[in-house]
Amino acid sequence: MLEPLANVGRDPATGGYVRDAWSDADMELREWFAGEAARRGLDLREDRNGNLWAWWGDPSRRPGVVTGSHLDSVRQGGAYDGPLGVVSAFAALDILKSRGTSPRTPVGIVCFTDEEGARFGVPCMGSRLLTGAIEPERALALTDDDGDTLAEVMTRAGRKAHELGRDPETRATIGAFVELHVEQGRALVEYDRPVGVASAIWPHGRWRFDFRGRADHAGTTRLADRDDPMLPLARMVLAARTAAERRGIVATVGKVRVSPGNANAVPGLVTAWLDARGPAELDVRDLVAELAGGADVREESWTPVVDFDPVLRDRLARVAGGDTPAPILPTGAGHDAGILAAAGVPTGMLFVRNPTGVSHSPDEHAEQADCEAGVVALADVLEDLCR
Ligand code: HGY
Ligand code: MN
Ligand code: MN
Repeated sequence: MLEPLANVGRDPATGGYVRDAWSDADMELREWFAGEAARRGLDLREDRNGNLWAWWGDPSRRPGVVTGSHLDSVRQGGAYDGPLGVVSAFAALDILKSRGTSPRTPVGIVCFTDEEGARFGVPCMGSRLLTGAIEPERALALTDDDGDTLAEVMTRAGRKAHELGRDPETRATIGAFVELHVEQGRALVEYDRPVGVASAIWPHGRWRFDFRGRADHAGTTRLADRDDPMLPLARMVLAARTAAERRGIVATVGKVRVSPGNANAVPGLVTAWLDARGPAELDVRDLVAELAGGADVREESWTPVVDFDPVLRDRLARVAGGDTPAPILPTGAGHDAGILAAAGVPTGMLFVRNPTGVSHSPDEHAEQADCEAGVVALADVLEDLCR
């Protein structure tokens, strides 16, 4: 089932995936989702925020058990982060049907839009809009690297951008949500188990740093006369690593924009994005404050710590684990499941073993047998929750 997606948004030079929200690749992925839903006779809906829902049963009668994930990717991402959860949702539903399960509870499959925030900078956009975790006005005004706003991009994609916003009707259809996701780490390798259950998501955020200097000639401007913004950037990157090590958290600068970007000129402006995460919110905030001194810094997104419902967590571990409960793991990766949990939806996550732990990279991988174990675990969990 992953095969038909293998070439959608794939960069042949690297094998990486570029599946920005509302891009051609995203539209192709939406078509794929609709086809999978139609093939199974599921009721397909797109909500006002662009999230896709495929229902087995009618959730307006009673809230359903929902599973799913996202199909968009980071730039040059891997094949599993997101798609594994959506494909596994359809495959698990097939298993339920093959078992002759006719759930009294509706079962929904969701594909959240723009989980990575690769284009507009705010992750989990679809679930944040659905739950009211971001104001539609702010979302609509976000711009991509070309300066196009989310409003313009969604309008061009044929959506009614002015309808974006909290969606209590759709929220009411979700009785419980379980997201299956490739593990972004190696804990399951250590446990030697194919499937794990999430306990928590670290608090994490993204901050935009603007360093302004004075553009000048690279050859004729004396060093003493320069106001080169590349230097405070370099200091910030090194300070971020030192401060993160000292605090036992993680900090990353993975995106830098230098303007105007001439090889033979001192830049006028350097913009960089800091991603910081850690078990304790205060450590993350203190690190950013330490780095912010004097620079023009804007918080672009913040996700508080998520502790998944412990009763549901333990139930998932028991059902997904088979003979012995599945390992329970925290994660430093954000997910739509975290946004729903924060909005009060009973939520849990299943992780599928990733032999190298590598993610957000073309090298991301999961073994076929582990993916299948994940699908069976998800089917068992859905069947249990539908009782
Ligand atoms: O950035 C994250 O943690 C997630 O992959 N969106
Ligand atoms: Mn991701
Ligand atoms: Mn993901």
